[in-house]
Amino acid sequence: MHLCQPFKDLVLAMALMMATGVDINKHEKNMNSCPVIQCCAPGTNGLPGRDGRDGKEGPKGEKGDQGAGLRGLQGFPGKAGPQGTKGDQGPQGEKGQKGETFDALQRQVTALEKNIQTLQADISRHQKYEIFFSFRWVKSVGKKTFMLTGTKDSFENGKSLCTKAGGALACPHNRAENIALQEILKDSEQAYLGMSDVQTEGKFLYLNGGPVTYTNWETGEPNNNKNEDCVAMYSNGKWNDIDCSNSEILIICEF
Ligand code: FUC
Ligand code: CA
Repeated sequence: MHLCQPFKDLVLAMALMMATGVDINKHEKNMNSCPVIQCCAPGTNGLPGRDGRDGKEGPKGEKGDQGAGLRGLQGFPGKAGPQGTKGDQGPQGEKGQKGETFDALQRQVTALEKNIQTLQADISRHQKYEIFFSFRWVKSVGKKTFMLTGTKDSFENGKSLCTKAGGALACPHNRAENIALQEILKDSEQAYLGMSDVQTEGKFLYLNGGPVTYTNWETGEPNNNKNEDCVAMYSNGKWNDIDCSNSEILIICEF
């Protein structure tokens, strides 16, 4: 059977309504009163179709207000950034005070250099004469050194000799020095000491004018026999006052 398209649609719609339980009696009445040929004319609107598919996603909404959540903990510091470029040269500084500190230091250095020179000279001098310290005629005690000249002479000549040599006539100022000087003397030898009472009898003074503070007189001395104003040491270390013109007395110097 050949049916026109509107009719086919109608049959299909009725089938659908029957399947979905829609009452079609009303429509049947209309159908009964509708000649077949007329049904090819535009029909009445059908029932609404099913819901369409979801539309496209809408445009992005505007940014909302900041939320009121609690602030999170601060993160760890980031890595150090790269080194910056060198800055411009700064302005010239104020002129400093005229090298006072430097001058003071230089003076100190100069003084120290002088001290070192003196010390080096002392050391060389001692090294130079070191061999003599092993000899009998040289004795060191404390800072003093006694040295036998090998000559016998008067008190005045002995003084001159020692002074010329850069020293003085031997003169022990304590027991240790007295022993050291005695060690130079052999038996029966005598040595002049650097003192006298030529100014005031009985009052012995050192050559620098100071009063004698240490003595080691032999028993019965000084007896000032025939005006003895000078002093000599016996080989036993004891002292005796003698005539200053006696030229048979050893000359020992001290340095
Ligand atoms: C006389 C003095 C000496 C010493 C002696 C014991 O010979 O001339 O100096 O005192 O005595
Ligand atoms: Ca005497």
